[in-house]
Amino acid sequence: MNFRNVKLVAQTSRSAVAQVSKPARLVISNSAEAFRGAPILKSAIQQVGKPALLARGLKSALLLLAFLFSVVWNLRADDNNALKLWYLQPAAKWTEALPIGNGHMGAMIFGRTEDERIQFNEDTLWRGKPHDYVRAGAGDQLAELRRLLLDGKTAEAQKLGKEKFLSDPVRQMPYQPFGDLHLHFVGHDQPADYRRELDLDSAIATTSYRIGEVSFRREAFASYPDQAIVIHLTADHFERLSFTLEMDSPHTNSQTRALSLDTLSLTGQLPTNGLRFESRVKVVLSGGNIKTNGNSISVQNANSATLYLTAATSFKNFENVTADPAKHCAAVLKKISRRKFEQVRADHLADYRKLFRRMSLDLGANDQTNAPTDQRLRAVKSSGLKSDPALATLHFQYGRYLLIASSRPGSQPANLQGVWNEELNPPWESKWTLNINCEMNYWLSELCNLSECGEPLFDLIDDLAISGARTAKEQYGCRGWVAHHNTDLWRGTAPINNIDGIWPTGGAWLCQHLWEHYQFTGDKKFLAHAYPVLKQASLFFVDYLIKDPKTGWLVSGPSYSPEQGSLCIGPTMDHQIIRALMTYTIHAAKVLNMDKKFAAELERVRSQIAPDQIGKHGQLQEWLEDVDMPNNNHRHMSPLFALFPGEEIIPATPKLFEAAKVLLKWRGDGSTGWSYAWRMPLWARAGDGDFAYRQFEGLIQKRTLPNLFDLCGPFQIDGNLGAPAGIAEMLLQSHQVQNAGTESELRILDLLPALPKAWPNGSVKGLCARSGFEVDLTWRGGALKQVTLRSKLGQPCLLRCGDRTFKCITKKGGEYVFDPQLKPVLN
Ligand code: FUC
Repeated sequence: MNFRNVKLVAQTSRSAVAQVSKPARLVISNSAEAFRGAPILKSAIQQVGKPALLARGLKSALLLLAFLFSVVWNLRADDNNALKLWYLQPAAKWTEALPIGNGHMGAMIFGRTEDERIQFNEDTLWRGKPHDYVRAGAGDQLAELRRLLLDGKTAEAQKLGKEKFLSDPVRQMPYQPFGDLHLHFVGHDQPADYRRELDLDSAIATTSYRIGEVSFRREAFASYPDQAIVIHLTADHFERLSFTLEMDSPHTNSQTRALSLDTLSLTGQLPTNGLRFESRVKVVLSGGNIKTNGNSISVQNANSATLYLTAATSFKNFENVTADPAKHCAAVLKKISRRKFEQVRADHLADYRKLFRRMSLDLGANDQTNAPTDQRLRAVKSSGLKSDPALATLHFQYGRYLLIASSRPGSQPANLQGVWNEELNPPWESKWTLNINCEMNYWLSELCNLSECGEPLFDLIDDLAISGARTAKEQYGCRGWVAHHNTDLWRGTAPINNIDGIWPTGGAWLCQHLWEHYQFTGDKKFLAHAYPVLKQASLFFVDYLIKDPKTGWLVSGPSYSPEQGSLCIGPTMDHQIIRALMTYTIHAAKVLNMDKKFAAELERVRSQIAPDQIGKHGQLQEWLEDVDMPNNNHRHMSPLFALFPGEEIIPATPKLFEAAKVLLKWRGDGSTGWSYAWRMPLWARAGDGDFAYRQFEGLIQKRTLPNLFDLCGPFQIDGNLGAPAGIAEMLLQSHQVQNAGTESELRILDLLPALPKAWPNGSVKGLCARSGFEVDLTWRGGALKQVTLRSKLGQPCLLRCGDRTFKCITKKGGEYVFDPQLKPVLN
C-alpha cells in the first residue's frame, strides 16, 4: 500500500473524506480509518490557514501529523494478516462467527450484510439459584461404600453410590445465552469487496463491504475498561448509513422495549424464579435521524453510528442474587456516553494490548499466511501444518486472545465454552469441569504472560472453599473443603451426574493454580491470602484418607480414575494430586513462616500415601492393582498428572519417568480437542517435540472449526486454551529445580527442551518461567541462537540447553543475553 492510493476528496461543506483506490481489501478498511480522522484533518487544514493564530496552527499541524501517522500505521497494520482470522463470506452458522469478549460479556459476530446477528452472553446468566447440592444422609453411606469396595464388591458399591451418594439434584445448572442484536440494512444483499476479520492485535472484529459506490464498515469490540460491547458503523459517503436495530432473547420470559429514542432495553427472568436479567443498547449517531416504534430503533441517513451494549443479572455472588441489573446497565451507559467513541476505542486498545503484546511468536510464514483463514484450515487438513507454519502461531495467539476475552479480573472464569454460548441446553451445561477441562483453560495464563487473567479462577476457588466445606462435613464428616468433578455458578461441590462424579480431588487440583501463581510471581501477599484455602484443602485429605488393609498405605476412596474403569479405592491420580497439594501447602507455610506443626503433620501424612506403582508392562499404573491394558488409548491422561501439570515425575526420577513414557505411548493420539491438547505438554515434558507437534497437528486437522474454535464433540474451549501451554512447554520448561529442598536449591530453565523438527527456525518473546523470569528465544537450524532473560524478582537460575548449563545470578529488573553456548553477551 502506498500513498498514491490515497486521495483527499472534498465532499460537502461538513466533511472531507479520504478515499482509497485499489487494492480492494484495503479500500474498505482504510477509507473508514481515514473517515474517522477526516474531521480532524479538515479542522487542521482550516486552522493552519488562519494567519496570526500561530499557536492554534501549531496545534493543528501536530494533529495533522498525528492523523497522517495513524493513517500510515493503519495501512501498515492492515498489510499484516499474521494475527488475523479473516473470511470472504459471512458466518453461515454460530461456529463460523467471530468471538469477542471482555471476560464479563462475550459476543459472536456473524458479519452478515443485510441482517447482521450479534449473539451475546453475560457470564452470570445461569439457570438455578443459590443452592447447596449436598445430598441429605449421604455421609451415612460412606463407611459402607468403602467396605464394599475394599471387599471387592464394586457393583454393589456403585449401586449404593449412585442411589445415595450423588448430589441433590444429580445435575448442576446450565450457563445460558443472553440475547441477540439484529441489524437490518435494506438493500445490502449484494455486497462487493466483502471481508470480515478478527484482528488479534486489536481485539476488533471488522466487517466491510461495498454497496454500489458506498463502502460500509462495522467494527465490534468488547471493552474491559468500559464493561460494554461496542459496535461502530460507518459509511464512506455522507449520510448513507441507515439501519434498523432490534434486540431479542431466546428466553421466553423476556421483553424488549425502547427506554428512549436511542436506547433499547431487554428484561427478563429465568425460570423458576431464577435470575433477573437486563441488557441495554444505546445508539449514538453522527448525523442522520433516529426514531423508535417502541421496541426497535431506526436510523436514517447517518454518517456513522455507535452502539453501546451492556448486560447484567441479579447475581451478586453464589449466595446472594439481589443485584440490580438495571442499575448496572444505566451506570455503564452513562459513563460510556460521556466520552467520544475514539476515546472508548483508544482505552480498549491500551487495555487489551497491555496484555496481548507481552508475547510474540514466529514459527515462519509463507504465501499461505495471506489466505483466508477457512482456506488455510482446509489446506492444513489435507497437507499438514508444515504447509502453513504461521497457522500454528495464529492458533497460539488465538488461545491467548480467547483467555483475555473470557477471563478478566472481576469476571467469572472461562467455562467449558469460555463465555460464548447460544444454547439453552449447552453441552455439559457449559460448566466448569474439574477433572481436566477447567484446569486446562488456565495452563497458559502464567506460562504465556497473562497472569492477571487467572484471577477469576482464584475467586472461584475461594468460593469453592466455602461451599466445599459443607460438602466435606456433610458427605464425609471431614474438616476442610472438597470439590468433585464439576462446579457451576452456584459453586456445587458434591459428586454429580453419575458414579464417576465421585472423584474428590477436583478442588485439590485447582489449588495447584494458587501455588503456581506464587511460583511465577513471587507474590507473598497473594500466597498469604491463598494459604488458608490450601490449608483447608489439605486438611480435608488428612481426615479423608484411609489405610489400605493390604498395603498399609494411605489411600483415596471411594473415588474414580477420571471417566475410566469403575468406582474404586486408590486411583493413582488422586494420590499424585493429594501429594502435590500437601507439598504446596508445606512450602507455603515455610515461605510464610507459619504453621510449622501442621506442616510437619502434612509431611507425615504425605509420606504414607500410596506411591506411584510400576506395573508388569513397565507402565505407570493407573490404579493400585496392576490391571492396565496396553491398548487403552483413553482420552483422559489422569495418572500422568505427575508428569504434567505436576512435577513429581521428572528425569531425575528415572524409573517413574520411563514408566510414564510407556503409558504415554499406549495412550497414543488424542481424540477430543482437549485430549490432543493435553498430550502436547505431556510429550514436551517427556522430551519428544515431534510427538507433541503431532498432537498439535491432530488438534488442528481433526478438531478445529472454521473460526478456529476447538471441538470436543461440540465446541469446547479447552483445546484452544490448552494448546498454547503445550507450545510453551515445547519451547521452555521451568518446573525442575537443582538440589531441591536444600539451601542451594536452584530453578532450572530448560531452553528448547522439545523443539520439533517442523519448526527449525523461529523466535518467541515474553514466555514466562517460574521464579519470576521472562524469556525470549531465537533458534536457527533447530539450535538455540540467542536467549534473553529478564528477571522480575532477582532470583538466580540455571540455564540449560542440551548439555550446556550456566548459573545465572540476576538482579531484580535485570536483563541478560546469552549466545548459543549460554555465554553471556555483554553489551
Ligand atoms: C470431561 C470429558 C468429556 C468432556 C466433558 C466436558 O468429562 O471427559 O470429554 O470434555 O468433560
